[in-house]
Parts: sequence; structure tokens; C-alpha cells
Amino acid sequence: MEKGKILLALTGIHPQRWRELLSAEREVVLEPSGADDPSITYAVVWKQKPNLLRSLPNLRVIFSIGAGVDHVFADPGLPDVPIVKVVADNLTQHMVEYVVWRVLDHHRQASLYRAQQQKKIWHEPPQRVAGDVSVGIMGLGSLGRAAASALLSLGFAVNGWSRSERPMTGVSTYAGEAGLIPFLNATDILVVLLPLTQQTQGIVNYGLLKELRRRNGLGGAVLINAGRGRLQKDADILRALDDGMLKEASLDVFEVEPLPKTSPLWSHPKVFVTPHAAATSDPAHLVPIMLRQMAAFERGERLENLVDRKAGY
Ligand code: NDP
Ligand code: OXD
Repeated sequence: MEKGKILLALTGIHPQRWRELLSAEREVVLEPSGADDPSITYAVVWKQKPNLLRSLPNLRVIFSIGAGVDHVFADPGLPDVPIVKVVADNLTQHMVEYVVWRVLDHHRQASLYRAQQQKKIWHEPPQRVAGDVSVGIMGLGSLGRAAASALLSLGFAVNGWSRSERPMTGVSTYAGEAGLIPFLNATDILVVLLPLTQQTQGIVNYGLLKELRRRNGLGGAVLINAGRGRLQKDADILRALDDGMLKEASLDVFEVEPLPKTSPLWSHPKVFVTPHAAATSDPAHLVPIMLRQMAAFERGERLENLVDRKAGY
């Protein structure tokens, strides 16, 4: 197969660095040029414009620059070609750091110490050990499993929930609808690392948060969402924080992004906000993986990290 040309179609992300790195090996066309171009074989995308890809007569593979692919499926004219998602050590490492950072922040009561410091209060609250705290990870995929390993090595009790059975040494695993309530009932700190699909949209709602374990050494249940904003109901999280169903939350993602300035989440004393920054896609690490995959594809080899179109992730 001939060396294919790439269409780069990124919305909300500056394309320059991606273009430079991809151009080292292949011809790159920057959207909006390239529509109808029969010499384009690959599309590298983030939130591509609707119906853009279906105008390419010889498109063979779509590469998402993110681990999540909900942005690809948002296109009503998405052509029926393979979609490759990101699985990369660098991205995984960023996510593991984020999850460990946020879990430890809640576990070690950082908000209490910050409040004490402001008032110059010298007081040592009781300490518990990680083994007394149970972290439940929703989504035991490449990111969830890596986060689970890191938490296990710190001594936390770890639960995991996935669509299919995903056994993991040291982790109490639960699967499917039948496993959800038992998983939540055994979880003090909930970490959401699910993809956004038709099945998972809005799953982090008041009814779900109510099921978390609250009578624990932490003094309540904690939510950490680094998956996607539309997995959660922002208003339900606020309600749960205000009526005590949740003690605290760390949120990296929101129903609407950027988080509107009017959102009460910005200034809520029990909420820690980051701007969808848990694990950024770094072109220096991701482009070589994409270029390797393109070359392998042209040699007739199988693509890796393919999205299951039916499952939506
Ligand atoms: P994977 O596809 O590797 O794993 C997804 C996991 O979710 C799997 O364990 C899967 O189950 C589970 N899952 C999917 N649907 C359901 C369902 N209906 N019920 C129960 N479990 C379900 O994804 P990654 O780990 O690579 O990434 C996860 C998500 O993290 C991405 O989709 C993206 O949205 C988000 N992300 C966020 C970033 C940020 O900066 N905030 C950065 C990178 C990713 P099974 O194992 O059975 O298939
Ligand atoms: C991703 C993201 O999906 O950055 O990789 O959100």
C-alpha cells in the first residue's frame, strides 16, 4: 500500500506541533483544506467538524488524539472505517499521577489543613492508614488498571467496576449492572475513569452517589471524576455535597466545558476543580505511536487499540 497522506482536524487544540511532528514522515493537510481529497488515507482528529470525514473518498483509518473517542462519535456523518484510540505510557502516567494526587489529598485531609493554616491553628487530627480506605475505580481499562496498581502499592484497598469481568490481582472486581451497587456500597472514594457512551451518560447522579459508603474513617464519601463531564450530573453532585451524601469532590471534567463562570462548582468549598487537565495528550509522545501504526497498517499488519464501534469506546 502507498504511503498515505494525513488530514489533521483538531478543534480547540492548536495544530502546529502535531503538524510539525506528523510532517516529519508524511504529507499533512490541515482542515479545512482537504475535503474531498482522494489522496488522504488517515485522519488525526479531536472533535472534527461534522460530516468532514465522510467527504474523504479514500479514508482508511481515524486516529483520535485522545484516549476518549466520544468526540469522534459526535459526528453524525462518521464514516465506517477503523478508529484508533490513544493508549500511551506518557498519558497513563499523567492520569496515574492525577488519581494518586487527588486520592491522597482527600485521604490526608488537605482541605482541613488548608483551613487550619489560614486560621493559624496548630492541631493534629486523627490519622488513618490507607488500608482502612477503599478506593473504587469505575472503568478498569488501561487508565483504571494503572491507577489501581499505583493505589494498591500505596496500601489502599481497591475495588474496580467494568462492563465485563476484569480480574486483577489484589483488586475486588465487580462487573455490569448487577455489580454496580455492591461495588458502590464497598467504596469510600469513587474514581470515575469511564468512557462516555450511551450506556454511561449521566451515570454519576444523585442515586449513584447515595450508594457510596459514608460511615468510614474519612468522615464521608468522596468523588473524583477524570473520565468525562457528561458522565456526571453537576447539579446532583452539588446536591450531594450540600446534604452530606458527599464529603468532597475533585472534578477534572464537567457537563459543559470550559466550566461556565456562573457554575457554583467553581467556588464550592468542598470542590477541587481542574480544567480537563488530568492527562494531556502530548504530541511528542503520541505522534511517533501514530506514525508507527500507519507504517504497520501499510505493511498489512493489524491496527492496535481499535475502538469497538458497537460499544462506543
Ligand atoms: P478503556 O477503553 O481502556 O477502558 C474503559 C473501561 O470502562 C473498561 O474497563 C470498560 O469495561 C469500562 N466501561 C465502559 N463502558 C462501561 C459500562 N457501560 N459499564 C461498566 N464499565 C464500562 O479506556 P481508558 O482507560 O483508556 O480511558 C477511560 C476514559 O478516560 C476515556 O474514555 C476518556 O473519557 C477519559 N480520559 C480523560 C482524560 C482527562 O484528561 N480527563 C485523559 C484521558 C482519558 P470493559 O473492561 O469491560 O471493556
Ligand atoms: C482524552 C482526554 O480523552 O484528553 O485523552 O480527555
